[in-house]
This record gives sequence, C-alpha cells and structure tokens, in this order.
Amino acid sequence: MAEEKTYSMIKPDGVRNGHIGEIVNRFERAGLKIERMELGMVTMEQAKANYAEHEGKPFYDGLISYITSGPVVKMVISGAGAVAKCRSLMGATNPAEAAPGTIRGDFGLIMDENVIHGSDSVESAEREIKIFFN
Ligand SMILES: Nc1nc2c(ncn2[C@@H]2O[C@H](COP(=O)(O)OP(=O)(O)OP(=O)(O)O)[C@@H](O)[C@H]2O)c(=O)[nH]1
Ligand SMILES: [Mg+2]
Repeated sequence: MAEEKTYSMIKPDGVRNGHIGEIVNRFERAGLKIERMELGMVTMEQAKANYAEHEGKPFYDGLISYITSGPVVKMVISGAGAVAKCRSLMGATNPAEAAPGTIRGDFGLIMDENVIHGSDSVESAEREIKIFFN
C-alpha cells in the first residue's frame, strides 16, 4: 500500500473530555506516525476553508461555530494507506452508528460533536494540511 499523509484533528469535545492521549495512542498502536501535532484554536478562515463543501447545508453554521469553540489538536499523520486507516480507526460519522472499538464509537454520542476529523482522500489531505500547517 502506498505511503500517504493524512490530516486529522481531535475536535473540541475530544480535547475538552480528555481523550487526546487515548486517541494519539490508538493511531500509534496502529502503526501510523505522528509527523506534526499542535494544540490550538481553529480560526474562522480555517474552519470555512476546511468545510467549504458543506456551505449552505442546514448544519453548516453549527459546524463552524462548534469547530471554533475551543482548542483542537491538529495532526499530520503518515503511513501505508494512512487516509483509509485513519478513517477506519475513527468510525462512522455519526457516533450513534459508529462501531464499538472505533474512536467515535467509544468517545462520541452525537453527530454535531463527533470527537475527531480525518481527511477523506489523499487530495483532501493535501488541501487540509495546507490550511492548518501553511
Ligand atoms: N447535524 C449534522 N451534522 C452533520 C451532518 N452531516 C455532517 N455533519 C457534520 O459535519 C461534519 C463533516 O461532515 P462529513 O465531511 O460529511 O463527515 P466526515 O468526513 O465523517 O467528518 P469530518 O471528518 O469531520 O469531515 C461531520 O463530522 C458532522 O459533524 C448532518 O446531516 N447533520
Ligand atoms: Mg469530511
């Protein structure tokens, strides 16, 4: 499988609820490498750029205010097939449907606050890494 980089971000609820260590541990245990990691706020510009595909949808305003509501952990993660591997460790978008053993299944309850973000393709990853790490 190809060596890839992906962008992942522990969302404000994941940080607030104290899950940073456990989540980073799961990525490392799966063999992925943390290339960059930074705790900080998401700016309004970064939020809008990252979620541009959802502009105009009913949940968009809530999504933007949520992701800018508190500190997040921004990460560049690498490894063989890192994009899909990261998404499979995360679980389904809706924590109510995410399997036990996945990050969202174990630490999330609702769609609006689903613990973690991960790029959905290599192209998205390149775009998102530029947004969050210049
Ligand atoms: N309330 C609500 N939120 C949604 C819905 N669809 C998506 N979202 C939120 O918008 C975020 C981005 O949606 P997607 O990009 O489709 O889902 P995803 O790729 O699994 O999640 P991200 O990793 O955050 O990008 C999700 O993580 C949800 O928090 C929806 O139908 N209702
Ligand atoms: Mg997405």
